[in-house]
Amino acid sequence: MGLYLLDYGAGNVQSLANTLKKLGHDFQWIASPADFDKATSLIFPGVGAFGSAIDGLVSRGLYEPLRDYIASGKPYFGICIGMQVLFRSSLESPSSKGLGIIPSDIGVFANADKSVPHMGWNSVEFLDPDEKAHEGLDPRASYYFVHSFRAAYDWERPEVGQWAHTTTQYGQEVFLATVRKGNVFACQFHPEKSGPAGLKVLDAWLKQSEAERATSPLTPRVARHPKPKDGFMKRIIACMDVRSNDDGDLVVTKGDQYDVRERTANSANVAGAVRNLGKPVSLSARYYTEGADEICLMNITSFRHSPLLDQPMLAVVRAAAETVFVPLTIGGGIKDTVDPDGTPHSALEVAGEYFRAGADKVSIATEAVFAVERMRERPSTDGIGEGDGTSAIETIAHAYGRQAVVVSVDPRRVYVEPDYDGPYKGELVFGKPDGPETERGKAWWYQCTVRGGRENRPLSVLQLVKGVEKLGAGEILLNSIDRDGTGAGYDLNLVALVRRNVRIPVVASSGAGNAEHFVEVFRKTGVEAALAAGIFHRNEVTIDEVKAALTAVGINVRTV
Ligand code: 1PR
Repeated sequence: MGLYLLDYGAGNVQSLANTLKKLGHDFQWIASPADFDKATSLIFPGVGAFGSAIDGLVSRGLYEPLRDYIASGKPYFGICIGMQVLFRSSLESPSSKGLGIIPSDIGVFANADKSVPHMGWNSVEFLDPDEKAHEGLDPRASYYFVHSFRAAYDWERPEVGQWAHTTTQYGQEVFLATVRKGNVFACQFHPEKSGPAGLKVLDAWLKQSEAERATSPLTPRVARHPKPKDGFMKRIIACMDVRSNDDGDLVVTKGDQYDVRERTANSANVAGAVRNLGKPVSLSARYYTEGADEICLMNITSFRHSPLLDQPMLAVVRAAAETVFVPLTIGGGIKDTVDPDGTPHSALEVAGEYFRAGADKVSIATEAVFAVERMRERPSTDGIGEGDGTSAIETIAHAYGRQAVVVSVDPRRVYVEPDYDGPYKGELVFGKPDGPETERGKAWWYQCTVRGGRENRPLSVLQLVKGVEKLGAGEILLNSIDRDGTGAGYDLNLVALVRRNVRIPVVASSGAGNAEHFVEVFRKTGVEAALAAGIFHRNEVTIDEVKAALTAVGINVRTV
């Protein structure tokens, strides 16, 4: 008897498990159809894709038992896909049949006026003025959403409207953020990743479900037309580059243009010690408390061996995930690998290991460059190339949803004479002379690199980002080798160039030196998120100061 969690086998459910542990609630996993009879309340933390969720339920013999459970009147809390499966169908997987409890269908966001997925923090609008019906939600708080498909708010259809509990606006679209009727409550956002505000929603539901929910189902209400408002926020991300120091301890380090060793006083050629800026788990916890909207951990030497063999790094991810209740991205070494004993592992397996350890997204750098080089060899009408379904991006996006796949880009400027007539002519930037003195008066293009900038590749940044978008990446994390660790500000030319050329969200990275740089990058490029490392690690600027500077000029950010 008690609380059960439903895992259909393809999503990342560790985050929710960590959250329940933190809130002090015991739970068990649904292992067989018989467990539905034992459950007195059920949470379905659907992460991934509609089709794989339905297929997973069917193949485990859980589809009908889940419908019966909901029909029995016992409490059900659906999260993201766990909300969408309540509908009849989804455009994401038209051949998959939803549970059909809500008589409507899931559509897709238009991306003409905004980036898709809708990835980030947004507010909710209540349809019922009665505070008791708020389910722990707060109209002043924001919640973390990550989805490309949504239930449009169809207020003219009462059979759908009676399910509507709160709505959210993204661009010009108003969609259902939460639904509620009788024993069913479900949200499109991820409460387990929505910081203290999200934890409050889960806790309120769990306490209610134990005490009163089973005996007194809530009554349906008639929904009204919402007042549309767009509460979408810019994200501030703290990033930690993690590697072993010379004593074998995993530390957060920080490169200066990707060189993470101290420069020695006597000779520029003798490598000093790996810079040590702290421990990854305690720094993650600090950034969560200080209001980071997202946290990244980059395993920066993972290209040397398989991350599957890197148990200390996986232990770091597990421990960080237990203290961080905002999205956690893990990068480094996501590619097909072969163990020293000859055992092969696919990139999907490596990513799966990170997800099971508690990552919400994985970030792919080197392998993404090689995948685009391969796709460009296959002819296509758009000139971008064609995937063959085998790349890390394609396989991971298929299993976990594109929102779980970030591509981290490590471009470097290549300066050329302004009359350059080579293959990257169409991408030349004639920007403000903000590079080295020796390159004044020149134009430049951005070249892709692999293995943390150690090797240049014959691929431009635009070829890369358009390629990975087509392969199914959900977000671009855009570094700049020229700006990394310099504190000179983001490379606005680079960020604006990429932002203009893809429709998925873009995170600006490298070069932040003060709060004003964040204001500048959001104002001048329209990018969705900005990341920094050095200034946060060295306590030169706090996340609070960055957010205060953004709020002061009217840029919407989450406050904790
Ligand atoms: O190639 O898929 O194994 O992924 C490796 C990942 O590790 C890539 O995302 C790559 O960017 C990163 N990486 C590899 N080597 C280094 C290094 O520092 N030697 N980190 C490295 C460099 C830059 C950012 C940094 C920003 C902001 N990445 O991580 O956080 O530049 O810094 P700032 O605010 O201090 O300027 P794969």
